[in-house]
Amino acid sequence: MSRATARAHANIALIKYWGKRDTQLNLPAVSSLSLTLDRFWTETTVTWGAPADVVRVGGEAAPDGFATRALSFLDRLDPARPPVAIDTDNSFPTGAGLASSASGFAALTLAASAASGADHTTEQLSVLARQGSGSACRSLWGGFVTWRKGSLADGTDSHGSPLAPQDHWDLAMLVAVVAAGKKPIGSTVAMERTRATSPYYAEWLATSEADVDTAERAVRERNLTTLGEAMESSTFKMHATMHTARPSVNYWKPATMACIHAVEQLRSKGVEAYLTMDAGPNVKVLCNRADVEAVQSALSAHVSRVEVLLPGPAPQVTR
Ligand code: 2P0
Repeated sequence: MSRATARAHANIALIKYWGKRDTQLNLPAVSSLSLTLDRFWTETTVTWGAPADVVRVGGEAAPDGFATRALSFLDRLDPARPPVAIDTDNSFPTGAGLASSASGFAALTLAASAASGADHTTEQLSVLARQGSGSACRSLWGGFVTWRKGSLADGTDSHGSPLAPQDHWDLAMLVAVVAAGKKPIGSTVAMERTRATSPYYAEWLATSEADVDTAERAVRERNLTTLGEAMESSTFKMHATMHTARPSVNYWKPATMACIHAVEQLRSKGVEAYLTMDAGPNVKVLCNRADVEAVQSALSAHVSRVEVLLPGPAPQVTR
């Protein structure tokens, strides 16, 4: 029996992953670019060689769907694996568009790899984590990360790559928590419906790579205006493809729209703030660290909870 614990941080895509070219391997139809966050993380302990398979979340038996997904992921990592115990916990709410599957599968991959004694490179870990949840492949690094979609059928060239480290740029990301409950439709299903039915999906594919190129340059040059404009364009295009799917997928609530308008108003007053949204109603706002108070106060008029996050570190095996 051997045991390892890993902590991995959530990431939020500034340029979005939405749509797959292979649903088995989670191979994306587009490249994406993310920021890893400091206070949102998952910590997971894997015991390799337990009496029987068991999965616990926060010390309680995990829901069936959650346990099956985690265990079948480990079957894929090692088809000859022994029984395992997985103990996992999040520092933030799950299933609400706050990227819990990203930190979750990154932590599980790292802990399982260490517990099993495998000797994976970070790139290999990213390829593995991607197969658990696409966005997890970006949580293998801190700071800014690019995930190039790759072209190989086996997905070995579809993984994250570090773009700029945690301390590269004094930015903050604020999360206006519009709702923290489970979302009505999961992103895997929503993404696939969008690909299959939205008439705007082809345009989404046609313009996404240029957004990643622009954002990469903007991060390197620390140009918030250019990054923010590319970021908002990416999120509104992604949501437009969802809204035009059949049946339509719409995660927005009235407070989502209020926060969107609040960000526009901040900009009209000269505060450089830009928003992004994921498969959920929450609004995430990127700004200079010096503007955190102004942004927090504007968002607090519309939601009862605003989380302030900073660029986060790479995952680690902690024990
Ligand atoms: C992203 N999202 O780039 C995009 C933007 C949500 C909106 O990746 O099916 O849990 O496991 O690969 O990674 C959320 O989807 O989906 C996501 P799967 P995942 O962060």
